[in-house]
Amino acid sequence: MASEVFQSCLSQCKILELSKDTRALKEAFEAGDLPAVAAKLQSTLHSLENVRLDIGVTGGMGSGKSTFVNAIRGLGDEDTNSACTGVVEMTVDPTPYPHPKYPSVVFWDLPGIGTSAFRADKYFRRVQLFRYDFFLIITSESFTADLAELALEILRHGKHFYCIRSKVDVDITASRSRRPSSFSEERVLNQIRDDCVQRLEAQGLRDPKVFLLSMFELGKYDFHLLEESMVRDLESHKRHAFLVALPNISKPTLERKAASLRQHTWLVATVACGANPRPVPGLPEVACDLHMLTRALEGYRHSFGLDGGSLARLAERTGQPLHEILQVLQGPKTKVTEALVAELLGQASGDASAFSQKLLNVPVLGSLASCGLSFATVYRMLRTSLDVAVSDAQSVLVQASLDSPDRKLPDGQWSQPGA
Ligand SMILES: Nc1nc2c(ncn2[C@@H]2O[C@H](COP(=O)(O)OP(=O)(O)O)[C@@H](O)[C@H]2O)c(=O)[nH]1
Ligand SMILES: [Mg+2]
Repeated sequence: MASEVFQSCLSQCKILELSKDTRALKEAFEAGDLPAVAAKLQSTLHSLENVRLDIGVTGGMGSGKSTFVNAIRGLGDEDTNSACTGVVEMTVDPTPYPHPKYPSVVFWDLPGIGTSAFRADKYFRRVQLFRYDFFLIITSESFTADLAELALEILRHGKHFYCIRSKVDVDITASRSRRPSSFSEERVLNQIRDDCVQRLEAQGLRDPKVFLLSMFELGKYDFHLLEESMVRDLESHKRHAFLVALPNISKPTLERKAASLRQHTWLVATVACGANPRPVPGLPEVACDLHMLTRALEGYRHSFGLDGGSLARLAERTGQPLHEILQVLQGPKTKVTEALVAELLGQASGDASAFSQKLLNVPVLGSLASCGLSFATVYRMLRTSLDVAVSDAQSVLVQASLDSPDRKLPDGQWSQPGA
């Protein structure tokens, strides 16, 4: 309990940081004015959910840019709204591909680089460099002088970029079949990585990092390192939007996503109890906004790929019957309803009163005493539901990899993307 209280304080600090109107928010807290706090936090919540993120995907022709744009959005090449992929470079103009569930997160499929008369400044004028939050530079071969120039131009404009060497699955398969007796996957990967780094250094880039990927098995190889770097470099609002939208392809991704959502439990609970509270049917001592909480729980299902659409797609891709995947779920198997939220609140209310007593002893949070029990109940319900969603997402991925054990990878990673 004590650690939960401590956690909520930490989250609160983060939220004070996040809110644009920090001083007014602090004053509202200190005055114990819950409706005022909730109104301010509501706009923070809204901007968190709608923050715009534009990611430019550039690099060599045929390197896998479009395949990446699909895989990172949890889509296959033939799904609706997927980018065109193929042996011939398809992209002539920058093409935006919004995430199907989080449309304010947009991946831009940019034209490939491969002509002899390449000029990075011209290229960026054409694709409008300022539009993007950061860039991914993908190549399936060596990093050429043109790609290095592209990276240097991005640096000159003070933006981040990440170098990706794609199709490492091809290198590994070739090496395994050509040199079976001395084959070592790690050695092949290190050789590719070292070669890429050296070439970029030779072109004037300092301390370059290169991430090795297969777009066909996105969660494998260096994806978690790439994700870690991108997340670290983003400012807090955009970081949350990015994490929530990531496909559930590995345990580290699930954990990072859960941590970001956990930080906002406190924010959601405050708004739900303060902005539009109504007594909960069957639980009159608790007043909150059931509609908002229903949306929050649906949000968890969507972000962790537990909604009907995502599970049906996963079943189709893995050849697993949907009912077998559904069987492993502890949380809701269908759309969340207000009746379900009321039931979950009832379950959470059991030990919430002890928790609300603890809250009273925490400076600042104690000022929310007016809604102590409601807040504690809603907070507990959200935390429990989030934990269940994370554990369900892990079970689903394990289940999805059961039929073909070779798809299960070490370190808790899975090769099959879950939207
Ligand atoms: N083996 C393998 N093939 C890939 C990978 N990424 C893309 N491809 C294939 O490479 C071809 C070109 O991919 P595409 O995404 O259209 O490249 P783009 O021109 O950079 O957009 C397609 O046939 C893809 O299926 C990968 O990581 N591994
Ligand atoms: Mg393309």
